[in-house]
Amino acid sequence: KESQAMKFLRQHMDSDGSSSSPTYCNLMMQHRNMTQGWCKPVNTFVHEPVEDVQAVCFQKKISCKDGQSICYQSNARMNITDCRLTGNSKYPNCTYRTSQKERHIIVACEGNPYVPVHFDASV
Ligand code: PAP
Repeated sequence: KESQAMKFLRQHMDSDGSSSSPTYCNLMMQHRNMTQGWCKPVNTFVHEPVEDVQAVCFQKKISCKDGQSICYQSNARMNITDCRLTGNSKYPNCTYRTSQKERHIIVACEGNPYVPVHFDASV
């Protein structure tokens, strides 16, 4: 079974990639199985080494969007790609807008080892 940590890697890590193409999200959302059963509406990929993203669990503590749980914001800006489902896209044809950004990422972490399990936002 896929652990929460593995799910985070599948949904959010693309260390060696970059969104040079406008079709990046259409391809990646499909390749990473986020368009099976439904179109996941928003998702971010991070183009940085896994160790650098895991290290965020020990960086700046802040509250998550839910206002309840603890999240962590990266000290450094990171190279990311935001994928957002277009308004007229209809399952099973999931069509995304691809936007490349340099931002601080915000994640929630769990477990032992304490690793990212949820991508909360970027700022
Ligand atoms: P995403 O939030 O990273 O985009 P999602 O598929 O929603 O992906 O999974 C997030 C996981 O982090 C959820 O666990 P699950 O995979 O076992 O369903 C969710 O429960 C967990 N999680 C931990 N902390 C939070 C948080 N503060 N906000 C939202 N989800 C969190």
